[in-house]
Amino acid sequence: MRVTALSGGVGGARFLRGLLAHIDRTPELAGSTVTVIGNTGDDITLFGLRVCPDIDTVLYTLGGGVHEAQGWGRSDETYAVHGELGALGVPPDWFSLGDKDFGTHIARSLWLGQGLSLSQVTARLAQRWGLPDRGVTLLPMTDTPVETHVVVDEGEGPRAVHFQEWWVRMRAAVPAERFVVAGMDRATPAPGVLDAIRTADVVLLPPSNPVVSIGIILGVPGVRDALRGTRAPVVGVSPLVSGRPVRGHADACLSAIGIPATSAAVATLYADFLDGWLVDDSDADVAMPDGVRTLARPLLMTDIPAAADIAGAALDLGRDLRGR
Ligand code: FO1
Repeated sequence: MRVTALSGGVGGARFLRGLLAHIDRTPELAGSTVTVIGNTGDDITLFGLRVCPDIDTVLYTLGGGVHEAQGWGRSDETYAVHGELGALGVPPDWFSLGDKDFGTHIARSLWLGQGLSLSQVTARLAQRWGLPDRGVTLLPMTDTPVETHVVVDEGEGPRAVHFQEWWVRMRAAVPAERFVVAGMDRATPAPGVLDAIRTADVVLLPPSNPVVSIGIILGVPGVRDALRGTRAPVVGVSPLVSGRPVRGHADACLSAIGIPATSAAVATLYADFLDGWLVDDSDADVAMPDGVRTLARPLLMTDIPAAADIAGAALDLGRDLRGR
């Protein structure tokens, strides 16, 4: 089976890990491939290096090197370089980069500087983490440099801050007036992105943030049209359980765009291409947009087998819809 999944954040990476576990334990899925279209709106240049958090969390989570409790960054990490940068008074101090993580950012920045595309760089990093051997292709949503910036007003009038400053330093506690993706006006889908959507047997939307992860990927010219046009069923997993994000600040992001923090409201953001929608048992009675097949089941990814069950249910719903 050819699976294509959009992904961002920790929830997306953990879902994908469950998807691979489900494929590994399901004989009739042997040989399946997974193409991940990763959000690059979180990307930031720090200390002269290009950091791609949503790409890196997929690499580390699927590659077995992620800091499990955080869901981002490396396990068994040290912070000697970041500490020395602090001693040298080099900002920012609110975004902690570990020594092994610096290796990723130095290699990526070196290769980008040599003229490789972000896609080519990502393929090299994916090789290091053994993703091709798992049948996984990781594509950035675009090779064009983009960054999500957040317009906030703390009393001195509106100003834009980088998404990471809003998310990490401000903990999304300052209301976002709107999100602006710098560079998106020049962005085109990375090679293989549209093809992966068009030729998939099923397209999955993991429980990633619908505004600053999935929503940003949908903003890449051509992606939404490909999702509308693909013959593959598109099945999403709600990032909310009983109106609350399982982690992160999806509720703050939704309120910024005037969308209620409910599974049904999130589904309306995808209504023009969504075929199936998984909601938690606690949201089973929500009224769903017409034409979307809903399945209620536990959605907490408490461990890898639980994530595998959720991914399996999404694949099964896609198969049932394809048979429709
Ligand atoms: N998230 C934090 O809350 N605090 C951090 O200091 C932090 C550092 C960091 C370094 C590298 C990286 O790839 C991710 C990092 N994140 C950190 C997570 C980052 O904010 C992600 O963009 C979010 O988790 C949303 O995807």
